[in-house]
Amino acid sequence: MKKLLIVPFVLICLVWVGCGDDKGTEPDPPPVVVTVTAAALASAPDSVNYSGWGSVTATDIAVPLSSWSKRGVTALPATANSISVQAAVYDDKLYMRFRWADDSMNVWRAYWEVSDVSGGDPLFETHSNSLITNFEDQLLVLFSGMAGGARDAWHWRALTTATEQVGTNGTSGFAEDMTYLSPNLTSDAGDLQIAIDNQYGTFNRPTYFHNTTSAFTGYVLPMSESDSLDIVPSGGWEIGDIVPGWVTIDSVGSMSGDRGSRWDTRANMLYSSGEYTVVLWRPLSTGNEDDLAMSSGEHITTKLGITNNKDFSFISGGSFQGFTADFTLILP
Ligand SMILES: [Ca+2]
Ligand SMILES: [Ca+2]
Ligand SMILES: [Ca+2]
Repeated sequence: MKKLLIVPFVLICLVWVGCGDDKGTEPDPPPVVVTVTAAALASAPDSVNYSGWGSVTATDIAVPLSSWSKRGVTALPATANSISVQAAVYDDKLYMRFRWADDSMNVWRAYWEVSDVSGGDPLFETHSNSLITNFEDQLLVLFSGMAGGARDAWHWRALTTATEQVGTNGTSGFAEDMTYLSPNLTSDAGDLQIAIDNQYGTFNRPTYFHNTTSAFTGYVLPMSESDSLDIVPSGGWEIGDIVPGWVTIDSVGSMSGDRGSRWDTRANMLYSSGEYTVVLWRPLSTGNEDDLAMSSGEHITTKLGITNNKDFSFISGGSFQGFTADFTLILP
């Protein structure tokens, strides 16, 4: 029965890799078997520049350009047709470090812009281009081996998960812990979103404003520094001022709800000189039924996806995203 389930899944994977480029210029190279072997480290490699990463083998995994759906644009710079992958285990957690080229740090997803101040109070609108062009960069890690052919999924997003901060050091973010079963990517159990859409009901204005209102220039609002206001705060607004489209919950305890299994995967990131470096980690076994239980010595079939300035429909949408072929992750 398992084989019957695997065959259609493999076919779907081939469609992912093969679709989207109708130019038909060059055939895909034959599949290459790539193995990433996790190292055992003596301390937690949770920082993007932790020195211990220097002793962990880095493997470049190809992202065939033919896996990008072009829609008339260049999805990523040509140098980004591979992802560098490292893996390590420490304290019963799997850490993975990813590096890839991207010439734009896209984090202005659905922001608000002041369009008029002539009436005394500012009028906001979602930037006219925002719904079309302003999304965020993302990374998706898919582990095979879940029941029914599903894949365990770590979904890192440069704005709506990476900026979520918990605790006092303010340096750690998240990747959303999810499950992929074609064609759906769904959040693990837990009813609290990792970031909150900053829209006031169905009205054309933000719900949350930073304590400094018009003076704030960051791309995400930390809720601990923000107020939820029924009336737009007055003072100091000018045409072109911007309010972020997303709010992070950070250390504020006022948000009720079960965080649950979707909050299991932590992240650190750096964007510098046209390159992302992202470290993701999670316990090998969370005990949650929507996560793959990993164990020492195991071989895990793994696949990666990256996006450039993309909305949430990572898999169902075809543009601005690319996938690797499956590779083997070997745990120490
Ligand atoms: Ca980008
Ligand atoms: Ca989970
Ligand atoms: Ca999961």
